Amino acid sequence: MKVCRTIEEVRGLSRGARSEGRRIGFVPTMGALHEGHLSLVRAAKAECEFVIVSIFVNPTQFGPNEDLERYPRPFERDREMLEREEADALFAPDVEEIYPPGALTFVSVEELSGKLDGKSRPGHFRGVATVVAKLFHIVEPDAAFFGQKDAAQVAVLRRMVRDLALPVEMCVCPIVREADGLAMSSRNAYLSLQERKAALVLSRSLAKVRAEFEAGQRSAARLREAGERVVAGEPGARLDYFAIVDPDSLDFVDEVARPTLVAVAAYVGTTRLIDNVVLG
Ligand code: PAJ
Repeated sequence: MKVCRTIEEVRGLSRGARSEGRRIGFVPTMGALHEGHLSLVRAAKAECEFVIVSIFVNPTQFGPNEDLERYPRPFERDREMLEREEADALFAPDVEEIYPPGALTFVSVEELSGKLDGKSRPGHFRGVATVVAKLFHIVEPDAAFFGQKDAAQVAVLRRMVRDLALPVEMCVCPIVREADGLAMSSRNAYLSLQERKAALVLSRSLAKVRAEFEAGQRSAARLREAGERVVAGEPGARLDYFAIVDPDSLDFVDEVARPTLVAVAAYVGTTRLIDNVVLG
């Protein structure tokens, strides 16, 4: 696996592989890799002949009081994991390579970026859209692989790809969970043993909503109440949002009549966790 630090290097590799007729798959990450990330790499390997993974802790998607400084960066471990998965290239640029001093250009997906996590984290999706657009231009992939874990991110990026006519196929992969149901996340590393237990309330609340739905409940208000009640029962968690929305527009729905996204975000201690399920 080739490790690239510069735009020129990774673009050269990508163009070289394309000129040999290979399909380029791309998996953007912020590192601190876990099985969720690796599932994307495996999906990319299954569909593409040349797989590029990026590790870049993107400063523009962190708010001023968020965890940019303490975000885990176990680079050597990540590199070994990707080597084992037989990724073809790892792109791990410095901040200055992606954001040259004086960079003034951003990509903003209006409205959608202010919903769900974008409402709780102002500016977050502007940072995500900007870096992903930029990475797409650098890597020039045929297909890019994202996790359903970040459902609002998927909605924002799908819209960006459509609106800007970017020639990239968006592939979205299922949420990978720990054996007890906790959605895998690099941020789970922040949790103490006690918090780790409290964090299970997210997947539990979604399971409750799914059970109510399967028992015939279709009212979004009722389903949301059921989910919120589960979160309220866990003193170790503080709800940020519990939302039942259209997966593309992220608008609230009244009834679950078509595929509908049920998304939850909660603070466990100081760690903000998210999870979701699609009903219908
Ligand atoms: P990061 O949080 O590192 O996640 C990278 C990719 O892995 C995302 O597409 C995310 O949805 C996916 N992922 C994370 N946990 C997952 C899980 N448990 N199951 C399945 N997929 C999972 O998302 C980002 O980085 C950044 O915003 C990025 C897109 C790289 C832009 O900076």
